[in-house]
Amino acid sequence: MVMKMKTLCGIFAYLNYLVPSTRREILDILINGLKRLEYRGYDSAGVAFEGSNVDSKECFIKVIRQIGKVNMLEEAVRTAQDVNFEKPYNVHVGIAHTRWATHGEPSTRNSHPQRSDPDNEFVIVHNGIITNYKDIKSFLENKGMKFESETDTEVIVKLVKHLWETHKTSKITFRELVEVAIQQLEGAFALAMTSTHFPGEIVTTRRGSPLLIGVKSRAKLTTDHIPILYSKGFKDLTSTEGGSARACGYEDQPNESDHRGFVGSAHRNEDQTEFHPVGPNKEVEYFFASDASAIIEHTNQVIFMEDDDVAAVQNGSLSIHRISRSIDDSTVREVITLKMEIQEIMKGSFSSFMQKEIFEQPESVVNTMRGRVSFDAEHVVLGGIKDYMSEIRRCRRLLFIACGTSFHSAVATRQLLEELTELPVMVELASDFLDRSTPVFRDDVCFFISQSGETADTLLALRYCKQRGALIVGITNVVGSSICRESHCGVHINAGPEIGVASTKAYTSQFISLVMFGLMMCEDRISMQQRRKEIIQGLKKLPDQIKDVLKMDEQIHNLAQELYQQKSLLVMGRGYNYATCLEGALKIKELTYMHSEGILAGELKHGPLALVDRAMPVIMVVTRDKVFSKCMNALQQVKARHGRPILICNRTDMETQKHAYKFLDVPHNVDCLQGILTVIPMQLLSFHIAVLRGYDVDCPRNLAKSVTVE
Ligand code: G6Q
Ligand code: GLU
Repeated sequence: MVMKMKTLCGIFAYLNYLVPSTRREILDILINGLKRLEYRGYDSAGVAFEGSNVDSKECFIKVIRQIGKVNMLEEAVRTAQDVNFEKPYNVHVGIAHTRWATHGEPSTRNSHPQRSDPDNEFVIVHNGIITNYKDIKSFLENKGMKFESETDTEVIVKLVKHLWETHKTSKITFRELVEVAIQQLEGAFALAMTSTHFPGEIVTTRRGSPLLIGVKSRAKLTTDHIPILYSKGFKDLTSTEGGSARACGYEDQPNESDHRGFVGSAHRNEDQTEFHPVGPNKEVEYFFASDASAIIEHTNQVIFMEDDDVAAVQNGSLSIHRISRSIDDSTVREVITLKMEIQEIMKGSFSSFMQKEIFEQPESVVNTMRGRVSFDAEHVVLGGIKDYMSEIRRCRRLLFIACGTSFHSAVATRQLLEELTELPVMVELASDFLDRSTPVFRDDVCFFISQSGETADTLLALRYCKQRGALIVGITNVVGSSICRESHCGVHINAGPEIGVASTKAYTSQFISLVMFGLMMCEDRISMQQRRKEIIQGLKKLPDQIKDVLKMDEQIHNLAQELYQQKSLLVMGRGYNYATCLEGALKIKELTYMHSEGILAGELKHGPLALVDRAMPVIMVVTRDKVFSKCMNALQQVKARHGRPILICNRTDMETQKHAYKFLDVPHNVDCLQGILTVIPMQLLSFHIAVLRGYDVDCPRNLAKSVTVE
């Protein structure tokens, strides 16, 4: 299965060359492109398009942005003043964006396109997260630049403007400007840029977020591949004598008059071979998009850009560049004929968003840790709470308050947080916490975990605690959500939009976010360094191990065929795997409408054992950790009542597997992270049972993605 991984939201751009199009037609293409990306979830949208003043012939770029749905942007465009919709353009470029906020709450000023200055000299749309944006921002502010937004994206377009100002006399090209700029960036991006200095041109590039190019022309493509152009003699931007040069030299940046900071030319002496895929001076249209769903209705001729490719269109010619070349690099980019239909593309090769989100977890956990965990330095920093850490360390107790799956992520990490913080840790269901009017004090720290950030019970509990003077920490997946805004500080789990009602990737990202918090809390505890080390190394292994577990999909589908007609399913475990039982049972309930119960294995003999007989399906989570032997006792109790336990156990644990009726074996990881791996078979099992029962996986009956009523 080719797993198309979804990133944060969507970008779309359209360039017509010698294809006369009115502004209305161009805007319709841009807006429709965004509509094709809508399914990915977003909170705001925007477009930028070119124009030229009738008298001065001077090129300008107009930007229209709107919080909310694409149809609200469409209305804003339709009612925009001083826009001549009938004007035809033989050559024109426009860019568009649906945003899933990661830095700066959803608002017009934080929406994309972002711009370099009030004259829109450079304009950008970006998908991804720039993890070193603060360094770049302070560097540019020291150069006198004034930022308008809270986004990380804005630093890119202002950096390009800064490079233009310092290089414009040397006839640097638009593509070279962008190449220089992206070498300063850390994190993930897919971006498209236009500029009033380079009318009719576009530059796009990607690193860690997907971007593809569609080519359309009545003329036949004269090539089925685009060769990569490599820069030759490209100098490092900053080579200060003696010092270790860091491009742009933010630390020891020389002052304006001293150009040491940018010695060497950003020019490259490479053959400027340009590729007009349909032959020179022939009409051609290019479409740039985060995924093929926005391109397929225009053309099935696409080029998938690779990380660090820089694509540029100048005078209708498309060229693809790379700054450096590694041995196994391909030297061309194939023009591929897409076979997929739109509907299929929107969910990739998946049948539902939930299935896609389950399979996205190798990527979403990377996004959650991106820029926060340094595996080499074994350092963890959560930017959104680091200024509050001394207050949190002095607190009397930690409370974690949530609902449903989000509550389970707190249960999953409670034991580890008690260990690493050596503080009392309470985990509470928000509704019950409020029913009890639980005492809360000023020296409490209350964490509110919520994927949507809008769950009424959780929000009410937040306000209850805030009124009592506690420190409020939000753990959300939606920037700008109510819980995010009403918290004193917080962590964005960066799982990307979660469309399926049943939470999957948000759970594992919440889980990891709480683990990262725990690691921050004991950063300077000598006695915990070994434990921190093993956990951080465990986090590093997770993405590949999750991929490994996902390969069991067929085996789990077979198990689902045996279980889907059952009336009930018990899921048992304890210790670090107790949360997996609760979460697994919840997935079964909400997706298959089958009764299911998560049972603490230690409680078995206090009642639930009466449910066990040969007919009752029982899943037991048994991994090699401190409670392994107690779990084996529970296993024996189940078998003594003729139960036929299905085990979720460790891959190498043949001894345990011998006792199983059937087993699903997952890779071994450090005990406190094992729950990330043991929950995935439960996600897949609930998905397959629901499909076998013929239910709507993405929209289970009676449920909503965000429960905004009490
Ligand atoms: C689980 C459901 C549901 C959800 C809660 C809390 O699959 O999605 O249990 O976890 O309703 O929602 P929030 O995390 O958005 O607060
Ligand atoms: N990090 C950027 C922002 O917050 C882009 C987010 C996205 O990919 O939509 O604006």
